[in-house]
Formats: sequence, structure tokens, C-alpha cells
Amino acid sequence: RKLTIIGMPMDLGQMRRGVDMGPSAIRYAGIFERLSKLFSTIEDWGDIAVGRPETIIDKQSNLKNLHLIAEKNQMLAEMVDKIIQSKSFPLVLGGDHSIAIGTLAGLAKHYKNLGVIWYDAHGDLNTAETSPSGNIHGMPLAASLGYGHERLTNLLGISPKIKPEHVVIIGARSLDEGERRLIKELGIKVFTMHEIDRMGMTKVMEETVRYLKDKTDGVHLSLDLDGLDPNDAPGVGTPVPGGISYRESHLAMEMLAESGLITSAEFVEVNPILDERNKTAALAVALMGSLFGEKLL
Ligand code: DIR
Ligand code: MN
Ligand code: MN
Ligand code: MN
Repeated sequence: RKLTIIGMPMDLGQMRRGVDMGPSAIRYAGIFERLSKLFSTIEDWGDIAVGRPETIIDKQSNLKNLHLIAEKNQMLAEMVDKIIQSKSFPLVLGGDHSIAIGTLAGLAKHYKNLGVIWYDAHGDLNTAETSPSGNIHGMPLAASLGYGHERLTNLLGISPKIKPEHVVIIGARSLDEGERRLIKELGIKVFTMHEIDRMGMTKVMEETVRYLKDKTDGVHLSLDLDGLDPNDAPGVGTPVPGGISYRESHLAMEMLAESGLITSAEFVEVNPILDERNKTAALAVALMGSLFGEKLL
């Protein structure tokens, strides 16, 4: 089993600086030591050069940093494509969540029916029309489903990248009006905090695995650290109280490991400037341990 890490130090998809240091913080938190027992080979392809220019607002669409985000995600998509070609498991380190546009583009080249687990406080289902912020990190799931600006939906000339019936959102507790509409219109499966409280994480993950298992040819985990409770993951740009706990999240990752379903993953929105002694990056690494099958006994 081979793992390839690629860092995407992107902070252009939202307005708080520092999330571009996420990949460094996660590496510093001991990703290699943690995962080296679980893979026969780990490669680190380093970070994609993103740069941190001041915000440019696209005049036609009102989207922030549209063209730069599209360009850099094109590079990420090409890297993810290469990683899969090298028969390795792609693990992408963010960066804000706008990088999922690139990750999913690269994956879509290889999977006709890609499943996506979107572990997040938010739906990331906005478009230029519905977004309250103009921040592209609130749009990657919509873009991958084919909704939004052409620069974001048409990476690698594939659109849509994924189908709505192959998406499961877990941990949602902050949805904008347009996002709610799209979820209902497309019938996207969502486990909000209500369902997690009500059913328990065990049942949520059993249902998630059962829902995706037979109709997908691969499943991508897109884990936004703000899906977790801010007490456990303080180093994120848009914390929302009442999130998924540390223990529930480990359980979720362990059940995904058991399912054998996950074929790629990304961990996003770790912002070391906002963090407490790298706690959120350390959490990301611990969750990776569980996701890749670490066992106590
Ligand atoms: C909000 C926040 N829904 C927006 N989204 C965030 O700006 O579209 N996504 N923080 O992770
Ligand atoms: Mn997100
Ligand atoms: Mn989020
Ligand atoms: Mn966010």
C-alpha cells in the first residue's frame, strides 16, 4: 500500500490569512511517524506554489480570487491525476476548502461514479448567486456538482465531476438559504448534527457506507476540520459551535477504515494562526491514523 501526500497552501478561498500554513502545520504534527506503520511507502510531493497576493474581486461575478483559484486548482488536479496514475493513495493537505475543486477534478478523470463524503459544518454548496460572502471555499461541492461559475465547474473539461446521489454530507449545522434549496432540489443525503445526536455516529456511518457502497467506484473523504467542535478544532477560520466530537470523529474514521471504501482523502481548513499550540493539525493527523487503519491492539 502506497500513500502520496500533496500540500495545497491555498488561502485565497476565504478572507482569513494563515490557512496557507495548514500543510506545514500538519506535517509538523507528525504525519510521517503516524502513517509510516500503515503504508509500505509514503511519498511527499511537497506543496503546490500558490502565492498569497492581495484579494482580487472578479468584476462580473463578484467572486474573490476566481481566476487564481481556478489556475491553482488546475495544477492540483494534474497532481492528483498523476498520483492515481502512480497507483498511490492521494492525500491532499489544505489549504482552505476551495482546493476540493482541484482534488475532485483530478479524481473525476479516474472515477465514473465517485462517491464523496463531505465532513463539514457547512454545505459548501453556494454559487456566485447564492453566496453571502463571495468566498469560494463555500462553493466547492456545488462546483463539483456542476453548479456555479464556468471557471470553477469546468476544470479538466469534465463537468459535473460527481452526481448528487453519490454525495453524503456529515456534520452540517450552518447552511445558507441557497444551499438548503439545492440540497432539496438535488435530494442530497445530509446527516446534520440533529441526525448525529439522534442516531449516534455508529448508525450514521453504517448508513453512509451502505448508501455509497454499491453505486460508486471509489469514495473520496473531504474533511473540513470545522466539521468538528471548535473545542476540539479551534484552528479553523469559520468555527461553528455544537460540532462533531473528537471521539465521534475517530469512530467515523475507524468505521471508514473497516469499510475499505475510501480511495482518496483531503484534510482542509487547518489554520495554525488561529490554533492553540497546533492542536487542530495534531487532530487532523490523529484522524488520519484512524482513517488508515491504526489499531490500539
Ligand atoms: C458560508 C461559509 N456558507 C459561505 N462557508 C464555509 O461563505 O459560503 N465553508 N465556511 O467552509
Ligand atoms: Mn468546507
Ligand atoms: Mn466548513
Ligand atoms: Mn470553512
